[in-house]
Amino acid sequence: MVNLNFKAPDGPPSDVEEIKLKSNYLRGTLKQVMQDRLSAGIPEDDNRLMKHHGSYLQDDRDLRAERQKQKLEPAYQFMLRVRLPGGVATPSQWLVMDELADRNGNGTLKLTTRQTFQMHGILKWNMKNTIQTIHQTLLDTIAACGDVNRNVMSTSNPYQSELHAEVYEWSKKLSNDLLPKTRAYHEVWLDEEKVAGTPKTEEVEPMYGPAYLPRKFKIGIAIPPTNDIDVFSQDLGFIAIIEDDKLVGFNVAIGGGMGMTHGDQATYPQLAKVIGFVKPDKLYEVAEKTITIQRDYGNRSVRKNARFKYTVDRLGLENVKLELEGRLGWKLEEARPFHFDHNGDRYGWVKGIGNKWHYTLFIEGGRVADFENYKLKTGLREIAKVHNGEFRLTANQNVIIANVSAQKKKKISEIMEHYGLSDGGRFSALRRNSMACVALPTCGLAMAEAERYLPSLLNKIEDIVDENGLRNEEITIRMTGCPNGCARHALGEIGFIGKAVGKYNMYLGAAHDGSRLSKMYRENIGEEEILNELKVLFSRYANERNEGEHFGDFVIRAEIIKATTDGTNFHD
Ligand code: SRM
Ligand code: SF4
Repeated sequence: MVNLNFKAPDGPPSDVEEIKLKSNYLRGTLKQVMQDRLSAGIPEDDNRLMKHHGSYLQDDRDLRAERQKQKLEPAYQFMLRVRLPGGVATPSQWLVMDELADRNGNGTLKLTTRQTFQMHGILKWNMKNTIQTIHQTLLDTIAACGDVNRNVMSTSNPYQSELHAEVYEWSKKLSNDLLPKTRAYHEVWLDEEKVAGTPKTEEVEPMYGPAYLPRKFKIGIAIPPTNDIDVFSQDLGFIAIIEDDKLVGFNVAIGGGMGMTHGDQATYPQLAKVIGFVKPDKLYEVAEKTITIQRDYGNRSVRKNARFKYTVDRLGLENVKLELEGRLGWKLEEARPFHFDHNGDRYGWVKGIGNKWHYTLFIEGGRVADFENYKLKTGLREIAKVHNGEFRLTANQNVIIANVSAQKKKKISEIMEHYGLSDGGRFSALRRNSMACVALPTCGLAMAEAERYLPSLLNKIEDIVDENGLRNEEITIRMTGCPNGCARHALGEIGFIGKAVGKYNMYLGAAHDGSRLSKMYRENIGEEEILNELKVLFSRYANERNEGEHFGDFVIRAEIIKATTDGTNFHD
């Protein structure tokens, strides 16, 4: 086996590298600054470290200008993200999150595109209590953000319960075993006493080292034919290979990612590419060694180019595979065949094994709240009170009320009926296949609205959909408030990326199964132009499509969008 001894890019380390190195394994002065009552915020250096503890300092952007005028500090508040491998939470954990959102947050929960809970609007003085309460319910927020391995995703598919359980266990193991080993989190938030002395790096962080990774790292496991987790968007994706209904192993895909910067050609979305197959017992080793390649060769100078996808592109896919095999000391097997149908969720009741039922509930924009005529948060709370199965948060910002016994199904259906939760044909298939990132008012990087705007845009798009008889047509539509791609816009058949308030770049042509990226179709357009474009596109689709042809494929066949020669739209 070879070890190729690549070089990491030259250049001075970015400021974040220095902050991590000097932080004494993610401690910094977090413990002290969180107690300081003079400001509701914390210094930027500590905020960089805070991310590794699952939180960001934000300010309410709706109030920014007014507070500036009044010479007040921004309306500082914290976002907190839970680590929830595979998106699985117990009903009692749901109830705790629900209560915490009211007690310490802004009264809502956000179900994220990586299958977990986010809370917004937590004041500095309530952070410790919030994290401790989460800890008491056997959850944590460690490594939910930051330059480490993030929440590990796995298909939440209710159709294949046994496989789901098996794959879920793998996602949990990866998530737990790849956690940073520092006790910083326990000391800052859980009052654990610091052990005296200065242990060696290899004792504290044997895998990550003192500077952790150059950038965030994401792992997801998909169970074909469902690609709900968008396995090709992951830094490291595993595709479960099922033979005779048994899990025999995983194909390994590396180098995916969605983020880019407007106008910067050196940044781009990229699909992960399959490099081989491994047996289940090798999964952890492959993940660990892949992470160490990124640790050693990722760009620590320019953060915009620091993701693993850029490392893979810079070193070459084959070389990275050789390096991985060198570190493993054995070769990957040849990738096995697989097939994906779609990357969305399938709604309603489904019967699984053991007479257990599963209900996938559409949560628009992943926002669990009580709206004026739709008491979604209360309804889900009432379900959690009687439910004795689990909640599975999906990668499409929805929730599955899973493992419901036949008896409980009646009760839960009644609650859903009472609170008007069941779909009952209310939503078009387009809306059910929609995703929007948080964006304004909490996201500091948002250039335009997403979650708060997409529902009203969809009201207008649905009129066009109805005019063309496309109400039941499964078309994925995704909107983000900036090009970072948190709602994986580049894998939506219709994608919008915010450019400025009310203006979006429009993308078309991604595959319905998440295996092809979209391409830009129109730049910097507002609502009127969006609707005009969609009028033409949907009318053509309704009249010219082939039997069973997905919208993303149609726009390429009809030459509305040109695909790259290999048809995948890998970055070229
Ligand atoms: Fe994200 C940064 C929200 C999934 C790519 N993302 C952010 C921040 C933390 C903004 C910031 O850095 O200040 C956003 C917080 C907004 C808020 O107010 O809550 C944010 N990202 C989200 C969530 C909540 C979107 C959602 O509405 O569900 C998702 C939380 C996932 C989770 O539970 O861990 C979320 N973010 C994603 C995804 C999708 C995925 O991972 O499957 C991506 C694209 C995949 C990828 O990483 O390439 C994504 N987020 C980014 C990026 C671009 C990273 C890049 O290297 O290209 C940023 C910006 C950054 O890291 O500098 C970012
Ligand atoms: Fe914020 Fe941009 Fe991510 Fe949306 S895509 S949550 S605007 S960083």
